[in-house]
Amino acid sequence: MSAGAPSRQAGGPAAAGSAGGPAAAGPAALVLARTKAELAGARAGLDHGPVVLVPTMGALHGGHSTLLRAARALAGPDGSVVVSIFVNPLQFGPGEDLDRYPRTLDDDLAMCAGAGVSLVFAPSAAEMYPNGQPEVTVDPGPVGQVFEGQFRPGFFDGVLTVVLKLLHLTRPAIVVFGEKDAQQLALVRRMISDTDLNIDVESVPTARDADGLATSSRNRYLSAAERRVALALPRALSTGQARAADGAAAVLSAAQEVLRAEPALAVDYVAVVDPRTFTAVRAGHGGPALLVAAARAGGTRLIDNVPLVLPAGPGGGRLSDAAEEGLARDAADD
Ligand code: PAJ
Repeated sequence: MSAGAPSRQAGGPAAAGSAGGPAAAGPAALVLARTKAELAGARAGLDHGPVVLVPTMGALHGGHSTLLRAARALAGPDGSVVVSIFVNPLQFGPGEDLDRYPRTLDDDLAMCAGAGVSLVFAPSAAEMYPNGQPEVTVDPGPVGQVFEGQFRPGFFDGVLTVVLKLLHLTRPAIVVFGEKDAQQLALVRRMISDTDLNIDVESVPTARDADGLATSSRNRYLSAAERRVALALPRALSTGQARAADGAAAVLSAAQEVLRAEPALAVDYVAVVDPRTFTAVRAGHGGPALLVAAARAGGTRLIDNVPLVLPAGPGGGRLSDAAEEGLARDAADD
């Protein structure tokens, strides 16, 4: 496709309903931009209302569709939803699944068209990183070093660097992220605040399949047996969440007990954390917290979390010494 000539998606089963021609009533056709020049051209036509960006790596599923719905509502009648689809090599470590990460662009475009998305930006790696590996990247700071950052060194540098580029390229008023990736959400909020980007961040609760597993592009790697093993993760989180009124220590030990009962699930970490700083909650911490966990079923790594409201006052957020030690041990074990 030549630069500056974005294509209009009129085909595909889900696209057909919403992608009318110029004379048709209803939403305009979805535009696919493969280059920054095409994106700039299409973005220039969206200044009639707020632009809402949903950054993704594609292989869109039910979790993404809740983000698209929220974005459509946030954009309002005059605004537009822009979706980026880019499997960002910068956030994959050596030995991770960059090469086999699912790529399903046609299905993704159909979902976007059906959800009233105006513009999809799906660049190549060479288009996004024309100089190869960028030399200047975003340092995520201390929140980027713990939990996911500890298990995936460099991951959040890669995430924040690409998100910053996407924000510059699409210039949204609002950007939408999922609460499933809670640490990513906290870091994006912090980056936008620390760098005065003046973009609203809206978050959407985690979407789950009927069996409780949070929907994820990586779930398709799971065999039926691995999926049964993986279900201990959401089970542990909901069991822990049910103990929130008893404080953080009770939440954590209830979750750990469920995880111990499924030895085939390799737990990277489980912890009760402050949702902004991702430090383990301490004595006196009342109010919002997160029970976060990551684990591997077969070769597939899953992350998940649930929100908590801890009671204020003594005992609310206090972890027992044993639980603190358990947390440190879990983090050091891998
Ligand atoms: P990806 O994993 O494709 O996720 C895109 C967005 O969908 C993220 O905001 C993520 O939190 C959200 N999401 C995924 N599964 C969800 C679920 N079950 N419920 C609710 N939201 C869900 O996250 C990334 O891509 C990348 O790191 C990205 C931000 C695009 C940067 O490359």
